[in-house]
Amino acid sequence: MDEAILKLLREQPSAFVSGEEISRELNVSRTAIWKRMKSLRASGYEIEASRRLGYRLIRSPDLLTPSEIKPLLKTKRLGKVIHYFRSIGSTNAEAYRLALRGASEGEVVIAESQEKGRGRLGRNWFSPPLLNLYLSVILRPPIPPHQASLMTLMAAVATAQGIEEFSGLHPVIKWPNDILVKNRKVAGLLNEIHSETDRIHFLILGIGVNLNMDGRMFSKEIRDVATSLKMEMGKAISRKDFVRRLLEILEKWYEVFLKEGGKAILEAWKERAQIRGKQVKVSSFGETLVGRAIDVDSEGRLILETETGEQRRVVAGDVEYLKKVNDQ
Ligand code: BTX
Repeated sequence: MDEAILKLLREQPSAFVSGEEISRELNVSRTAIWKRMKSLRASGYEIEASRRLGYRLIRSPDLLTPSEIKPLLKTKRLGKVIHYFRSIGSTNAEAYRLALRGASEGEVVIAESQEKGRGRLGRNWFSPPLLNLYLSVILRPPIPPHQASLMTLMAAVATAQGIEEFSGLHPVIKWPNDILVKNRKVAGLLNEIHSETDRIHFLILGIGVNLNMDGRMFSKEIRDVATSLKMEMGKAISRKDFVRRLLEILEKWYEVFLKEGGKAILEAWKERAQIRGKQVKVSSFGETLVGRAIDVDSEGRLILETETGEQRRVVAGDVEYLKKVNDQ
């Protein structure tokens, strides 16, 4: 009902809408409306009330509710349905659950905070309330599971592009899925798939972006390796504008992928990752490899030339950049 009330108020931005009209349109009592107004105000909406004239929306808070995001969202498939939570365990877990129950491609889950935000390999993603973006998108691409990594690269390219457009900063992608600004992690991606041998049933793109968080909020362990857009730009940004733009960019890349395959995504990824030639240490499934990154193959695997001259393809893992003796 809150969404419907806000929609009515927004239709006449500077005018009052009478309680009677709202009650008629939504088929609920005046008392019910009064209660909803009270609750909207508690959520940060500034709503002027006049006994004679009705209600008028003065200002909306920077919440990521469907009613804040959808009116100006220019996508065809992503975010047409938004599942919104003030707090949740993990948006990825919720999106996975919804997808198992038949949620459609493009449905998204957004939360203002996560109690058990997931990183890769059982790690945690720090997800304090009302400051950042915690988003999971359900996709059902007609691809076999071995191409799923391309979707991770796609999400990384879209997120980096979104950050760049918004901030003017130049984010770098670190294989496979970290987004760094000045060598500090500003966003992380966690993609999870549900598949059979030959095809994907669905894929969850989990995207976490540190938007308006201050440095002192990070725990000691990550303070030196993490950052946010606000910390880098020196000012807070509109989270709803960011999420809208990110969904639009993501949709654009997904359409490119569906029409033309992964080539353009790979090219854009390589341009932003600049991994070629770097000395790296890769931890993957309990094994540690040291060598020179040569490239990323058409399925998103890292091609590495080890110290013994052997070429290895790594599907997943953590990368650490090593400085060569002659590096500056
Ligand atoms: P990752 O395993 O590459 O990164 C996790 C590591 O990053 C942690 O061990 C910690 O060192 C550091 N870290 C934790 N929180 C933050 C933070 N807020 N900013 C910077 N560094 C941090 C990255 O995994 C994947 C993260 C995906 C998060 C999204 S949020 C929406 C969706 N739902 C969900 O549960 N996860 C994804």
